[in-house]
Amino acid sequence: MGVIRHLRKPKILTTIQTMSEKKPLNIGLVGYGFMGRTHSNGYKRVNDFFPDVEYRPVLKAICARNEERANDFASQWGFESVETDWKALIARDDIDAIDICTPNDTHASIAIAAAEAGKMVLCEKPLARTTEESLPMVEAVERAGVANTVWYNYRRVPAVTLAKQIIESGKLGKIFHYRANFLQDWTISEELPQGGEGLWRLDAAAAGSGVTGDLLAHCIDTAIWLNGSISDVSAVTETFIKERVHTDTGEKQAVTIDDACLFHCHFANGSLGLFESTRYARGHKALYTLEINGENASIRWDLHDLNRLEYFDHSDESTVRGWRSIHISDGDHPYLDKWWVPGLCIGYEHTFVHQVADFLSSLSSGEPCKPTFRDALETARVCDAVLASAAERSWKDV
Ligand code: SOE
Repeated sequence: MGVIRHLRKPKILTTIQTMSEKKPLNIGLVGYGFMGRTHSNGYKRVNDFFPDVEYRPVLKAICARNEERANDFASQWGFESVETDWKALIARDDIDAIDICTPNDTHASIAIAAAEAGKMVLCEKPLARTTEESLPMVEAVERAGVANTVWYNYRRVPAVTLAKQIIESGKLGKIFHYRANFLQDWTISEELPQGGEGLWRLDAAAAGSGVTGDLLAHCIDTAIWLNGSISDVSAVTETFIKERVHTDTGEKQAVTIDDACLFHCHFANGSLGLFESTRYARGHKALYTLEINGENASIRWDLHDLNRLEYFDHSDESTVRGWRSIHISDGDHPYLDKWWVPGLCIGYEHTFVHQVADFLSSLSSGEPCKPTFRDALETARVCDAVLASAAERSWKDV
């Protein structure tokens, strides 16, 4: 494959739609933070690298309360217009899809209003703060029959997608164990306030929960996708710093998010799961790791080395049997025929380009772009069960 890719002739232009032939999909993005940038980059890059998709995202409007900063964002990223009220954005006839990149407490109202207005809805993870808040969102998009997806982007790291394909091929056999970590260290300082830009993640009113909804939700989404449903959980949470100044009030207020969360669980397929997440693991910035052990083979993956998949196959000849470290960069690997040539890497931002490509393809095929709101509801249920288990110090069914 590698040689073929190096030698491949350029495709004849007539087989690819020109940009003007593609169907425009007018995007209204709400929120210009870190996630607003990752999504915008996805929309901008997708047609360059996925020429087969029939749609062409148009950065029609950016919406945020701070008009000056929204204008700056629009100029930098190439949005055609600015709105300061998401209701006005949703009311516009020239917007096809609303993309929600705001703090978690705003997801439900924006998504429900967008669906009711007949707009497609793309929502940053987690779907909302709780299952209770998430369910009406699922009902709204399903009632309206609008395309929807949640940006659990790590599914679309090529190595993780390959893990899914290997598991589905049956190579692992019966699964015994699934374990995942998501470790960070950015909230260790007591001086860090809660609330406000970026720091809303420390404020339970805005975020819903701490590491459970912010980080473990990623691990849970991937776990359900790779290994099926989680049946019950037993969890421990800790809040290491009990009070922080709130950005809005300037006063010290109780911290009510979970700073760290550990849980173990049963999967419906009979395997055991072990999960850990914290923002207090000094030295770890975004160490998302996962491992799955089956009777015949095992797989492990690490976000800090995202283009590698480690694979152990017990059926290998015993003298050379061992963990293989597979560099996921070949055109045979998921998504990678769209990028460079074998041996050259892609990164974090590409996962968002992949999600846009899959979303646009889903509009052509009519197949949902996973995870849908309903898929993300299952993750919300597990998060709620985890938090309830920790609060009540008991096992909880999902
Ligand atoms: C938190 O630091 C955070 O940015 C999450 O909000 C993202 O979902 C995760 O992918 C990286 O870490």
